[in-house]
Amino acid sequence: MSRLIHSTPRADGYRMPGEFEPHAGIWMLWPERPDNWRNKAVPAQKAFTEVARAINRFEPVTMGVLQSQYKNARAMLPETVRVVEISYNDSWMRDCGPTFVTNGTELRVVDWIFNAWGGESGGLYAPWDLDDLVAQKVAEIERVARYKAPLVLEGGSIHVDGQGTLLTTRECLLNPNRNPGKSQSDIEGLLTEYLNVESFIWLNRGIYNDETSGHVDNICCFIRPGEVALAWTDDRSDPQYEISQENYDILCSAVDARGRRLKVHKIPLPSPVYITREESEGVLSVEGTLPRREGDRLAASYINFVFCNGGAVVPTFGDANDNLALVALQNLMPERKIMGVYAREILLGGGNIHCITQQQPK
Ligand code: KQY
Repeated sequence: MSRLIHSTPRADGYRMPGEFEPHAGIWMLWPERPDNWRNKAVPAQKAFTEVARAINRFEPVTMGVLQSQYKNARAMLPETVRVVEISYNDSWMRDCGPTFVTNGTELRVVDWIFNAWGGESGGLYAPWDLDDLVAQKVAEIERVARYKAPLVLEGGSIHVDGQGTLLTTRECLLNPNRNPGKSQSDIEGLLTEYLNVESFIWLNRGIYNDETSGHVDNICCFIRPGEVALAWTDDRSDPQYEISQENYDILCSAVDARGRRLKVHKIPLPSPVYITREESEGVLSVEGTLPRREGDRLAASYINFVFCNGGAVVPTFGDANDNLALVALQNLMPERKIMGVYAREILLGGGNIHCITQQQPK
């Protein structure tokens, strides 16, 4: 059973580690819903399988599946992936899953409030009640104690350096459809208590047209304390240019919790990616769920990768910049093996590899 704790991680000496620190494993959820994943989610299931297989070269993977999908997922996934039944609404473990915190010897989780990226005002589907229970269920399975944080927050909207610095975007965290009535300073106060951070780097906006309201995990991440990777384009006619340039300026003048200036590494974006007619037609149209329209621009970015023990699994798009981005990341992290996985099917669902994974620290 998972004990509910009424204090905060900061009061108890727990902190959220950087994602680049050692993991016990990675959690995922199996895609199924036909109103988000085209062709009854079969192409997405193949892509999730490839992501799980790639991560599993480095560390254990647990896949949460719906009862109706157990046999199918078990048959598609490698034997070494643990498959457990969990109920959920869609498969974005980064966002509805727990944030693990540690005191160096023991793990606990922070269980945020989840409202499907905006609830009744701009949320991406309803209901989301099962997603909102996923963090608690993971805590039960792992027998770790749980803090319930009084804050609507998705895991993809924050990154930490594990040394007291948190990176996020105003576009998401200050969006009135997440925590109306809470100011930037109220939110910083709660993040300080629940993640044990003390310094905040606020970017204004995330990737152009990102349906998450600009999650930071698609545009910028720490690759180690003191260093960040930023999604970049040199194309001044692309609306993304101004966003990336503004973020570059903010990051170059930021100071982290230890008083360091950040090293900012630009990682090229792929050329803009648009939904094709065939892709659009494969998605079941359901009122209340974000439509997938032909010609809509997707928020493709190589930054939406996940760290693994000794590696990183990076989305690729069949783009001329795939190789440039993989080489750039490999040069930045020579201590890791960088693996690309073709991820257009995940992108079509509205996110990417980082959004469908959640690390459990050692
Ligand atoms: O974190 C993400 N990028 C998730 C996006 C959810 C999309 C739901 N259709």
